[in-house]
Amino acid sequence: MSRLSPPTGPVAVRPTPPDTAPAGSRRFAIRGQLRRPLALSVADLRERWAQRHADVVFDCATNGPQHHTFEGPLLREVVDEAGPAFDARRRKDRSRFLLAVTGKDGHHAVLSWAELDADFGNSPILLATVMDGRGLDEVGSQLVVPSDRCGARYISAITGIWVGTCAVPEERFAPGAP
Ligand SMILES: Nc1nc2c(c(=O)[nH]1)N[C@H]1C(S)=C(S)[C@@H](COP(=O)(O)O)O[C@H]1N2
Ligand SMILES: [Mo]
Repeated sequence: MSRLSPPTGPVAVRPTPPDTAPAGSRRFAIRGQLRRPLALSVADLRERWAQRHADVVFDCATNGPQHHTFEGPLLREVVDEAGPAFDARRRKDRSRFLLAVTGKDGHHAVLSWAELDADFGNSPILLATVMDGRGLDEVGSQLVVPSDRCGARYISAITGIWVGTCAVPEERFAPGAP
């Protein structure tokens, strides 16, 4: 006799389908506090937005300096299309937003919206479609952060981007407190 009790009530037991999509058409999600979340392939990034070029050198703690060229759209223009849930006319509202970018191996890093925003850092951060002349359709898009000195945020094989604000623990304002 099984020691597991039988399921009570209706249980939808559906095996998770294996990821059968051909590697080149695999999509990553742009999700979070957005009006129009997106699911995009590298081909979508290439076809739907203007492509920029970046010639970069970044330093890696383990491998030393690396030089690469990239093509791809501005992260700002792609995320703009997803409609971040801020009041676009208010800089202070925009300045509360973060982006968390995750790679296939789980490596992830955060950016602030203000880094990309033309009224703040105006950094030309890209979602690469091409690296060193080779399409990234099979591997997945790579984050390109030309303003970074080191490579840690050049996240490869992107599987998701989350956009939103984080809840900051409330400050208790106590006059006279140290
Ligand atoms: N998905 C993913 N992207 C990543 C990393 C990683 O561990 N996972 N390492 C970063 C680091 S530390 C560097 S220096 C650059 C270049 O790393 P590579 O030489 O392993 O390509 O990729 C970055 N992108
Ligand atoms: Mo690195």
